[in-house]
Amino acid sequence: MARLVIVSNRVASPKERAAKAGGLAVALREALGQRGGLWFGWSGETQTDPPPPKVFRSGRVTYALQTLDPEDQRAHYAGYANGALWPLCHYRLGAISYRRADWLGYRRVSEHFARSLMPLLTPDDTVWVHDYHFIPLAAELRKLGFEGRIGYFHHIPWPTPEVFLTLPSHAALVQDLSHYDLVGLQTEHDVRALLTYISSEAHGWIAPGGVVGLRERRFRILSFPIGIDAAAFVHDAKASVGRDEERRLEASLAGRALAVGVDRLDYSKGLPNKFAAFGELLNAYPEHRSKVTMMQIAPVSREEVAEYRALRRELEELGGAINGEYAEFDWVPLRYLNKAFPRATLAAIYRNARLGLVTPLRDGMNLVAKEYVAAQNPKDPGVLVLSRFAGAADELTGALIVNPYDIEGMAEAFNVGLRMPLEERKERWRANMDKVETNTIHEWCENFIAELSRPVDQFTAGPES
Ligand code: ADQ
Repeated sequence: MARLVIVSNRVASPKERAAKAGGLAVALREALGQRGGLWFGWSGETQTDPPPPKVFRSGRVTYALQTLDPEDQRAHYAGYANGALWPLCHYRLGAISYRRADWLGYRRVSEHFARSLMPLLTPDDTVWVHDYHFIPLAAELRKLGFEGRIGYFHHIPWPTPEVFLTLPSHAALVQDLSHYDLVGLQTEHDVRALLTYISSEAHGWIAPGGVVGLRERRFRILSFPIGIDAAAFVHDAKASVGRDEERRLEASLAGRALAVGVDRLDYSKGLPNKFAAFGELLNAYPEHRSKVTMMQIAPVSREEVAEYRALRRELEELGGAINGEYAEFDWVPLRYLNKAFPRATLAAIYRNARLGLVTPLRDGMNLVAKEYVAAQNPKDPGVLVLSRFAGAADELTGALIVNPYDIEGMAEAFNVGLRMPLEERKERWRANMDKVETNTIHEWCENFIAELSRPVDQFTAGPES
């Protein structure tokens, strides 16, 4: 078995506990542990003239952490990756700030990463790059002579060609993708979007098996919908029953229904729309006043980007307005918390929530939707309200699917969910849980690595006629 090398911006340190590191980090660490491997990423530090990476070992995994030049790191992370690519891939054209200097800084970081990773590689290694921070990495490794297999997984949506074309560097970015052997996207919709761009704008060709030809390169583009560690969530949710935290939560609700949202504080997550829809529920269906409490957990994120600071202010105003208008002396409609919780606490909150509100404007997959399903009590499950624009909506067809731009429609769905009879809740939950249990994070990891190990020539000789 080839040694696995994972590259990601953030590396979960060996001591970070599962509850803190998150499902993806834990699954990657497991995959590395099983076959032995290297995890390469940013150290979280900046320094002019950065030294070679800090390399250390823990069990079967070697970690290599690279420090970056401060200006490169800014241009790369807050500049191009989160100032241009993130809004682009989430269809937020108005939020894009594109600067050539950032694009150059973004590329320099991949170049720098490639130069410091190359001496740590052996020719038989399989390299798996994660996310939009490092799209040019394969091209840079190829320039340095690495001929082994390289895969890329894009955790966020791939935009349709009309949207993608607004990015000045679109052609170079897709050219960069062609240096991978396998490009993984979350959904079939994302795959279609990228293939359409390649055939209609980049003069590439497409053949069965996800094979793509672009200039002299041949590679594959396939969808790999990411999952969660379902068993761990089921376990944590069950274990929470009767514990101190759960009792405190129950007591605080005083018999009221709970509607929960858990999202990073990010404009792609549709938080203002969700707040507005909750306000509309209380306005249009007054019977729910004093009967339902919404809890929105939203740890702040990327505060170095102006859009995120503005969103935080907007939510404070909206949340305050809802509470000001509807609160009673013994009931606060909206609990808004800007902090992170351990997985066990989240699982307890999910399990006690009659509604799970996952209403992003765009989302690659959305793991919270799957976590909410896994944490439910099968005998009395809650209802998932899910945006059609989350990748998870393809699989979780038992959810109440909503359009987050339709505030009244969402309020209506919240009302339907709160009134849904037990039998229907069970049926819908079962359909969702079947998907969550069969397509877990472990299967996702295995599938990607298995496809990456298959040579592209095995599939076809050339374009579809
Ligand atoms: P994110 O945009 O971060 O991920 P998501 O898939 O929902 O979105 O994952 C967030 C994770 O963070 C979840 O596991 C959740 O439990 C955790 N989390 C959120 N708030 C928390 C809190 N307050 N305390 C503790 N944990 C919290 C990106 C893409 C998604 C894609 C994932 C994985 O944007 O579309 O699903 O990568 O590919």
